[in-house]
Amino acid sequence: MANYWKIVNQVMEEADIILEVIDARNINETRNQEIEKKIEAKGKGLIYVINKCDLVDRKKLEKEIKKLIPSVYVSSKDHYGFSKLRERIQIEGKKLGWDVIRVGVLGYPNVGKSSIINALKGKKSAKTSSESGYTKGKQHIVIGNIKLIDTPGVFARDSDRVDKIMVGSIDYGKVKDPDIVVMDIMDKNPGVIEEYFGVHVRKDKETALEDIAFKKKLLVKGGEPDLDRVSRMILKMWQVGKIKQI
Ligand SMILES: Nc1nc2c(ncn2[C@@H]2O[C@H](COP(=O)(O)OP(=O)(O)OP(=O)(O)O)[C@@H](O)[C@H]2O)c(=O)[nH]1
Ligand SMILES: [Mg+2]
Repeated sequence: MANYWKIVNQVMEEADIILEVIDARNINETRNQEIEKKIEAKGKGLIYVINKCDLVDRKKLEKEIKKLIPSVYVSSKDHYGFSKLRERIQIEGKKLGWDVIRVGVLGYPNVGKSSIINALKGKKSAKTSSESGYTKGKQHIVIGNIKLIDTPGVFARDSDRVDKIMVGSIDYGKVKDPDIVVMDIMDKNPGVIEEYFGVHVRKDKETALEDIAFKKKLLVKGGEPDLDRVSRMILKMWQVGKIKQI
């Protein structure tokens, strides 16, 4: 995990403009506002790149991203939106007063950072060797006056996702894999959830979740525990403060 942040920080340091890659299907969950603030504080440019727009309704998406300024939506799969993105990079670069613009790519896992770097590279790019000041092995791709940092920075996923969920900035109804999140909360807060529901504290958190599901009669057809429902119920109670952290 620590290594993740090292690369994120490096990319942030070395770039003039950061492309924050966001998944069009999950905008709030895949943006990192803490990093956005850092980028702003450092006086760097930020472009929200909403990727995988082929998977959502365009009209809805346009509404959803109105407040993300500047943003460009793209599909790396369909090579859609990249001339707009290049244009936007030039505009933001000029604002910052740079002729040669160093561009870095950041984002959560699997949002499409590598695909975006590849699409931006296109056929016009040329690889350069590392420059002084750059980590050994880190390369630049030169596309006209754009120097694209070839290594994307990946935000660590789980811990800060779980933190966001714990404080309620991600709604329990929208959480993906809520059982994994609840098990993580159980690990971080030993015994708290189990005690609240009056079940045994177990090493195997999945079994503890099953115990709670049985107790609350949250079962699927066939009588198996409904882990999704029980997890969302727990997250809801956690978020509204019914279950209290000690
Ligand atoms: N439908 C669709 N799929 C995409 C798009 N861009 C990327 N993908 C898919 O999303 C997955 C992740 O893409 P990557 O480019 O590897 O994502 P990444 O952010 O570099 O992922 P990590 O390196 O694992 O952090 C792959 O299966 C891609 O094929 C897109 O615009 N549309
Ligand atoms: Mg990648």
